[in-house]
Amino acid sequence: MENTEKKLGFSTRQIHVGKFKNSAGALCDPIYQTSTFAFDSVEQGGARFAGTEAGYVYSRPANPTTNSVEAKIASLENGEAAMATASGMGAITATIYRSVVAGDEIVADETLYGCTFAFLSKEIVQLGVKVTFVDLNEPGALKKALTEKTKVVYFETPCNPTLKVIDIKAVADEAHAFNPSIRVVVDNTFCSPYLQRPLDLGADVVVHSATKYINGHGDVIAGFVVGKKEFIDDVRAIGVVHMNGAVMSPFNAFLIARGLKTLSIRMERHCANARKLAAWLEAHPAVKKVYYPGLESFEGYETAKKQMSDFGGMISIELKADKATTAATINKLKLCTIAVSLGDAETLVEHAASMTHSTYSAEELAEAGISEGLVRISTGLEDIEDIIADFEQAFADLK
Ligand code: LCS
Repeated sequence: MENTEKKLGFSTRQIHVGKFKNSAGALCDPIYQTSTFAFDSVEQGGARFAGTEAGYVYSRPANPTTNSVEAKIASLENGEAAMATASGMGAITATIYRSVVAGDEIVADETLYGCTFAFLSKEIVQLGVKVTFVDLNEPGALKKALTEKTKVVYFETPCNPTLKVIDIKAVADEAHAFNPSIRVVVDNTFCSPYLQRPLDLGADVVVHSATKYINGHGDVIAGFVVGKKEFIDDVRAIGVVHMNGAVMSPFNAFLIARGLKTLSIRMERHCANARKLAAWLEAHPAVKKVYYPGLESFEGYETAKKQMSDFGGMISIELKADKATTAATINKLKLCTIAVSLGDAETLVEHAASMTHSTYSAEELAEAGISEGLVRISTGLEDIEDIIADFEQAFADLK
């Protein structure tokens, strides 16, 4: 499978890559629910630690069930290797810990998932790293922010929660033209590798919250880092094993392998549902603005069309109503669930300023273009008529 995998289609690879032989011939890779692995001798244990003999040692560095999903994600992202982590934040922190030391600088887009923003704006800076936040879509902003000390350019696209679309190739080209060793890191959570592959567009590293579309069933917290083998080996051996310890459990790897089998067909349905819901929302008189990369009226439409194979399942809206009325309206939803997270079978609705992005101050929210009333919708896999009917009844009293 390893040698021929590139020739197979995406849906075939999401099912077959990484599978390993097991003694019982089980169709699904078994869960190696073990913390440690037996050695035949002291000498063998020593050789495995020294890396002179291949084989498992302990499940923090590696585990067969986890390695299997790493191989899948590396293949789906067209990367050389991947490291599975306990969460998206585990993937992001391990990546940053292995990319900067005190005195280095990071340039990051200002619109990020709230905890990523908190890590970059409040935590990593305490270790002597300077982080400059810019709007990467503003002409000249990246150029102005880059310095000889810049080691990382970091962004999401589409961004959480405004769906701002950033041109991956343009940013990677500009950063690398300034200094080829700058690590361009893209959080591909909102797309999954089915819709967008940043490494093909010039990014060096992809990070994921696999909690979302990659797993897809709302029952796991997980993450991945994908990139060149040399970097992933370093993220594994030091970023995860020595620094944050955020390793994925074998059971979660099993659930992800199960979720991945349907990634492509789930994404197609998420996209189809979101396209219809976005069009309905845009036509509704109570809706002030719809943020969806697939709407021609949306600023990021042309870039999204260029770098994504479809427009995703995430939509944000602003109503022509004050904060209290917006909250009261969302509270009326019956089928859709008020919850953070995204990419699940269930349609999830949340208020960014008070939930996922409550790590931003009011000024920072304004700077990042996250309006106080922004409501984010993760369009689920239900029948679209039922999703729309739920919004219709919730919006019934709005003028
Ligand atoms: N990156 C993005 C773009 C995210 O949306 C999230 C979580 C993370 C990284 C972190 O991943 P985790 O550690 O949770 O696996 N986003 C969330 C959200 O929008 N609602 O709840 C969590």
